[in-house]
Amino acid sequence: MPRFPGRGGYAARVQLVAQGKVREIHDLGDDRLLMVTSDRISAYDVVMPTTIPDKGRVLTGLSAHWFAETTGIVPNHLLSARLADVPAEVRDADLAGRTMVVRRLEMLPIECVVRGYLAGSGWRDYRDAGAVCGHRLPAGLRQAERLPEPIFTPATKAKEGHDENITRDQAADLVGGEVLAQAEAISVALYRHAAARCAAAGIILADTKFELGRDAAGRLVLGDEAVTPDSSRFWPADRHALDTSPPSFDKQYLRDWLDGSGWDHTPPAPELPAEVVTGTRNRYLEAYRRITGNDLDVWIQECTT
Ligand code: Q0Z
Repeated sequence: MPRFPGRGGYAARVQLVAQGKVREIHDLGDDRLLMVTSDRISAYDVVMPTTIPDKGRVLTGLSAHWFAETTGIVPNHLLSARLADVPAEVRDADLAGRTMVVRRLEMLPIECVVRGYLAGSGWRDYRDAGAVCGHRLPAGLRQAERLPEPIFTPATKAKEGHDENITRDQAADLVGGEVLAQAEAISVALYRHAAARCAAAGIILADTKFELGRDAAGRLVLGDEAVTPDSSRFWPADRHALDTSPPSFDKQYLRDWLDGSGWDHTPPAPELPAEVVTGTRNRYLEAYRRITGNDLDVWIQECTT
């Protein structure tokens, strides 16, 4: 079985720069990269053998939406998401809406995480130490509770396994104090913007991760993906509850099915039945529509005309 179901034939014609569970980056030369987002989905850190049609387009369209809305906060790496701007030797109708031509940046060696709610490692660090990445928080906060103010909690970039939260001093050692302060201000401003938009759409943006880099002139630029369900926790606002890990807007339906399937989270994961694929796909399409106000077709049209 191929490790990456759903990968097209383009891959052999461009140099692979980086590969994740779901996305790939290729070198186009000329300081431009091609970011390709697949329809692969992971759960419990394992890539499913079944893809979710249009998931890559939803994630790419969401990133493009946030990039367009936040140029006043920070410039970003997106040059074009139009299929016509993908070099001809790689262009393929199947890539429409799920590829971006981006500027190559010198990426900072930290993940810029912002948390507005206590979840995941933020909740665990708070529960064990009363603080997250050096932010002392009020006593008595509960799991999934909203924080008084969003906090910047940088993490290392792990090649394998999970990113690890680091202290401000460790982050400053990696990027310098000046750059760290800029990265924090940019990341928190981006989170505040996106969280307010999501709230108006009935979605809680519990936390999110940005990747910043520097352009040739040394300016900080937003790279990678932005505020997608793969880089963030999206919670349906009407299901929010304290003292639990709230359901994920996009993946809970899949996790619930996996939980009932008896799968023990060791690879390989089971093939997903058609109704789980459809149900999951509908949740991605719904998140896209709620956040952008458009159907996904509008995005695909924009990329192909
Ligand atoms: C982002 C990553 C992905 C695997 C490299 N504009 C940029 N310039 C330089 N480097 C990057 C970018 Cl976006 C870059 N990553 C993270 C993305 C697959 C890893 F799609 N790695």
